[in-house]
This record gives sequence, structure tokens and C-alpha cells, in this order.
Amino acid sequence: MSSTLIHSSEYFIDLEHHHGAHNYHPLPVVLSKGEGVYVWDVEGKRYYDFLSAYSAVNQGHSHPKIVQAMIDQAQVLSLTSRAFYNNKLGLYEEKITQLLGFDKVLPMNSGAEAVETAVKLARKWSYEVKGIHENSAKIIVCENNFHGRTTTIVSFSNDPDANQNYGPFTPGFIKIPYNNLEALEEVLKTDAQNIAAFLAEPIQGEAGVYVPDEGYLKGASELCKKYNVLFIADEVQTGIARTGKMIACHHEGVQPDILVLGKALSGGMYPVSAVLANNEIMNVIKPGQHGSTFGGNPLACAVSMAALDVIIDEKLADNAERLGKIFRAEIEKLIAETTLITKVRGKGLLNAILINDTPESDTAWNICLKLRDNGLLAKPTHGNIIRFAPPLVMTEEQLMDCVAIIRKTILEF
Ligand code: IF1
Repeated sequence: MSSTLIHSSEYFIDLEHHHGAHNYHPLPVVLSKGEGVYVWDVEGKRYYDFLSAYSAVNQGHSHPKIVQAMIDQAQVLSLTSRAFYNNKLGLYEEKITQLLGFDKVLPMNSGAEAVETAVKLARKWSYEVKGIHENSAKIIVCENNFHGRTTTIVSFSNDPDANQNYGPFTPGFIKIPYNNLEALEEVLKTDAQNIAAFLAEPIQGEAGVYVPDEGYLKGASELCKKYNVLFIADEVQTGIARTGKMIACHHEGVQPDILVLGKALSGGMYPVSAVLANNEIMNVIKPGQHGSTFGGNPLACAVSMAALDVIIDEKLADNAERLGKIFRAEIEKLIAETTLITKVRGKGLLNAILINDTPESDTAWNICLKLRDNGLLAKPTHGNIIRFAPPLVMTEEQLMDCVAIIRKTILEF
């Protein structure tokens, strides 16, 4: 019986500080166990997870059905590469394309890889189908976007933390304000013949859960159709039931030309991402023109099929919709009792509160430290905004318990 040496949180934090790159500044808590809406630290303290690994564990931590699917598949075949066929990829492709209403899917691993794939696909379509002159295709993106951290993706970021000293940058991107259809039409009117696509998050997560006006997605999609430009929806964070629908675009009945998914596509069990599109677009990619060693591996497919079943069987989109309304109503009541919070916004169980202080202040951070002490884990996004995104398996009772923790923390702060 091997005795597991018990180490303190400080021990693990020091190890990471010493041996790991300092590309994050985590909240000082060291987790060792996760189950459903709960996580435990190495001292055995239990917390509500109100971040869900940035919406990757929508199905809850270590969901037994997803864990079992992973174990079963891992024991028989984990990776073949795409040099050969396997008996899981086709089943997964059929399931996800029928579920989301597209002809085809291109399987990748990380969200950023899927966004890169969507950029390449849109460009290739614009040269080979739309007829744009080669190497002159442009893609419209939104200010304050977050689509990942590869060199091309940070090339079209306006966040200095994301791209300072990572140049030279990939050309071919036009930035416009988010949630502004006039700005989008202005660019399309003047330059549509050179534009391949418009790439946007249905809700800007990293920007602070910025929910656009009702009708923005519909309007953007219609403008793209009018000017023969592809609408790419990056639903890596908003997808897989997080906002109360299977994908956030469905709140406005919008079907994007290219759909990008990641994170909860595997329930947080394994890196799985995907790009979905119809044949006119997807068939421009021929054998040998794109791929990835792990893309579409049998283990990823088995895990993702189980993760999708959990979303459907447990009606997690409906639960997110219902609990999100309750959550925002409860926080609105709290806003009436304190000057510390000025706003709550979000859709489904992707929400955020605005703290009444400057983005440069550490007030939001200090509130998150107190929330941690009171048993709830969350982390500020930009400066004075705290994102609240629990697993979608949460019950109303657990949600009200979390509201009580947030209320206590804010009123005592
Ligand atoms: C980090 C942010 C959230 C995403 C959207 C693509 C990706 C992401 C809309 C790339 C990833 C993650 C990345 C993670 C923290 C988290 C994040 F704060 F960075 F911006 F959620 F808001 N499109 N978002 O949100 O997917 O390659 O990471 O699998 O980098 O710290 P990925």
C-alpha cells in the first residue's frame, strides 16, 4: 500500500513557481478532486466551482458517464492517426453533424486550433469558390475579441497582453466594434469583394461576458448572406448548452456558415474541438491540406459522444436557461443593497458582475479571495469584472446556496 505523501497547498504552488512558466496568475487554491459542481483543495476544503474551467466542464467534474466512456475506449484503442480509419470517428461525425445541422465536421483538439482551421477554411473557400484574388482575402473580426493564443489569432487581438512582442503579425484582418451592425455593413459595402468572412463570439466571454443587443447575430448573419461573406461563430465558450441553447446562435435562430466548438465538447475530460460547415465550404479542403495528429482520435470521439449524450439526456440547456434567470434576478436584488456591484449580465449560466471600481484596481481579485474563503471559486476577467459560470448540472438548491455565499461575501466586503 503506497502511502501518499500529503503536501500543503504552498508546496504545490512553490513547485509550479519554480519549475513552470509563469504564463498564469492563478487564484491561490490547489485543487485535488472534482465531482459535479464541487472541487476540493489539498487540505480537503470543498468549494463550488463557479468557473467550470472556463466553461469546459458544463457536464460537471468527472461525470461518471464520460469517465466510463474514456476508460472503456482507452483500454481498447486511443489513437490511430488519420493514416488509417477507425470505428469511432464516423459515428462521432454522424452524431455531431446531425445534432447541429451541418453536412460535415473537421475534428481538431484545442479551441485555438479550431479557430485557425475556420480561418484557413474561410480563406480557401473565398479563393476557390467566391473567387477572391489569391492572398488578398480579408476576415472581419471584433474589437475586444478572444479566439485563442496562436500567433495568427493574437495578430487580430487588440489586447496588448495577448500580442505585445509576439510580432510580426499575420495580415488580412479588419477590426470593427462589437455589437455594431452599421460598422459591419460599412466595411461590407466598401470591400465585400475582398472579404472572406466575419468572425465573432455570440457573447464576448473574455471581454467580460459582453452580451450583444437582441438581433445582432441575426443582423450580422443576414448582412453576411447579402454580401456573400461567411459568418463564423466562435462558440468555444458559449456553445454546448452554456447560454441556455445548444449553441448561443440558436437564441436568434441563426445557423452560422462555420461553427467552431471546443471546451465542453468533451465535458472537460480531453481536448476536443471541432469545425462544422456544409459541403460547399468544407469540401474545399482536400486530402493532405489540413489535419492534426490527435484530431478525431477514437478516444476523443468516444468521450465527446458521451459528453454530448449527457447534455441531451440531462437537458442541461434548459437547466442553464432556467437557473440563469434565477441567478440574475437574485444578483439584481443584491445590487439594490450594495454599491459594490453595478451590473449583472449574461445568458443562461454564462454571467458576470461588474465591480464598482477601476479595471486597474484589485477589488475584484480581493472579492474572489473572499469568495474562496467562503467556499466558492471564481476569477476576475478584465480587471473589475467577475465571471460566474458554474457547471450546468447545478440544482436550484445549490445555486441558491451559491447566491447566499456571494451575497454574504459582498455585504461583508
Ligand atoms: C486561457 C480567456 C475564456 C475562447 C473562445 C477560442 C478559445 C477560447 C471564445 C481558445 C478559450 C480560454 C482560454 C484560457 C482562458 C479561457 C478564456 F480568458 F482566455 F479568454 F474562456 F474567456 N474561443 N478561452 O474563450 O480555446 O485554445 O484555449 O482551447 O488561454 O487562459 P483553447
